[in-house]
Amino acid sequence: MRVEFTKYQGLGNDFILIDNRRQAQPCLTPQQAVQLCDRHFGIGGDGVIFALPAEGQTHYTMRIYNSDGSEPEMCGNGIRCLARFLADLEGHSPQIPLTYQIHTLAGTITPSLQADGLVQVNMGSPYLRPQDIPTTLGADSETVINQPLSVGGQSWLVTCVSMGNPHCITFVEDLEAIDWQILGPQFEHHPAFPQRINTEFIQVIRPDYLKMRVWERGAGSTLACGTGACAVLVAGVLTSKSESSATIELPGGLLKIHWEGGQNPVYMTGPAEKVFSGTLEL
Ligand code: ZDP
Repeated sequence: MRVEFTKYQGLGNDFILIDNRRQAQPCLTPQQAVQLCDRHFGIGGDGVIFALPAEGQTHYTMRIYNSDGSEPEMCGNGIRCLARFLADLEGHSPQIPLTYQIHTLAGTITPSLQADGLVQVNMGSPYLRPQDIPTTLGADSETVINQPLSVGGQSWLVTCVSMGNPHCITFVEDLEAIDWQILGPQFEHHPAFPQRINTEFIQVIRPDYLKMRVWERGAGSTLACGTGACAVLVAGVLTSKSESSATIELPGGLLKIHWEGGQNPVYMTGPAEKVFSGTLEL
């Protein structure tokens, strides 16, 4: 079987994009995705993303496999890359603004290609109830804000937010002092998170500028995480550490996030760029 692919990246969070518009099911298995994501034995990527036919009132469907073969509900950097991929496939000029409605396992998400080359995404509203994260923390409450959680022999105050996929956010004084590569997997597999968790450590530089390190569920240490940056801004607003608009600094660059609170959607703006394309013989 021959499969065409194109690599895209958003802030160094990199994905293998597959044109799967003629078939309802992904043309690769999760095991094949694991092999292709391998940076030594494969193409290299944090995940494989499939552009699938529309469902309901949308233009297309997105599905994604993490580099460990698990399937997340949503992917923020990935959906910016998908929008750019679809515009390239359809032959649109990059200067003309263009909006797609994309069906995902986290509902309809709306990325817009802007004339300045960045992609703004209406990410939908965050879920805050413990059962929607899901987490066993905050059992009888409506939210999980600054709740104690014991990881690696220390107690952390964590805030949990779902952007369709689950995130656990911890604000720290000094990111350099945090062994997040060691702690990340311990958060990811903590029994408080039955679907595992994406973990973000945050240092507030200013209320409108937050510095983030992420350990992703199923992908480990990545240079950026779009849903994570959105969850961080929401956690920052809920804990009064952040303004409603902030720049999030990730190892791979900057994302701008905006949220007016409550049921309002979260908006994320950032880059998405093509790297190269090729053909697989499987
Ligand atoms: O939830 C998960 O299992 C994540 N690993 C999915 C990928 C999230 C991503 N980094 C993002 O940008 O939102 C792609």
